[in-house]
Amino acid sequence: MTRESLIEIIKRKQSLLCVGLDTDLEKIPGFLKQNFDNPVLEFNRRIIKATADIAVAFKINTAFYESQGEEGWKNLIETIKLIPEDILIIADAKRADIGNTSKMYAKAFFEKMNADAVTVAPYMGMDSVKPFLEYKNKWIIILALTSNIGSKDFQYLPVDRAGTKLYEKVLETSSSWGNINNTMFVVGATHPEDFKSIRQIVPQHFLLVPGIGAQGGDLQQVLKHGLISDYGLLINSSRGIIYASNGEDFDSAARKKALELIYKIRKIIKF
Ligand code: NUP
Repeated sequence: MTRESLIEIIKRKQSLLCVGLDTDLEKIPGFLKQNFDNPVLEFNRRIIKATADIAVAFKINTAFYESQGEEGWKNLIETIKLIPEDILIIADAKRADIGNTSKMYAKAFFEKMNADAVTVAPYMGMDSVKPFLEYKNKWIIILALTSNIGSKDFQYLPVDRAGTKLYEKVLETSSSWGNINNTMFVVGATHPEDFKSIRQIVPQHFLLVPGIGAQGGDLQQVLKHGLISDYGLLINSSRGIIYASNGEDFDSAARKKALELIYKIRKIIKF
């Protein structure tokens, strides 16, 4: 998907919403497990159907599927096939390795799985990320400032005498590996105070923002400091949407939660 298409979809749907399909067999409604051979795929099918017209992206965290072995991997591929054309498909896999290995990861996620975007870790440097950038109209989403508590362990450490933080250095350096048409950054909504300085370093890149909902991130501040004229934000919510209800109404409850988030966004942004 191109940046132009992404912006057009955001405008048309009046939404920045990325729905996280972190589907956990333990958490999905019991009636699905009793009535369907493949409850995970049925769960995803209904969540996708209930939210596809208002979601700009679906983010599939691969861990939830890899943990289920062969069947999980198949479900991941089948889930991607269920997602309509006009939605960005993000494989949240957090990969990157030495160049020839990254080439294989890129092939797995972009060719075999047909994801539009894959999350990558920047730690191994340019050659570990470049192979993902060989694909036209595909995206990498580089972990810059993550939403978890452990983000403070390394990401805020100063890397020079001027006090540049590690995550700022990651943004500065890795933004030159690709461009605004193929690179986004993960920035957690739990660090709303950092969005201002982030926008000084990457004024035009899209940011994928997890941490709203279950992790307690600050949506208002994120929008206030992160928004740009091309929008530049994808707001992810996983558990807060997909586990809104444990009953037969789980899909309509998910839609309701998704709309609540969108209405909050629309209060602040004019599309
Ligand atoms: O910094 C990050 N924080 C984060 O939560 C980077 C991520 N990729 N994620 C992912 O976003 C996380 O692995 C999960 O898939 C999703 C957040 O889920 P939830 O807290 O909305 O349920």
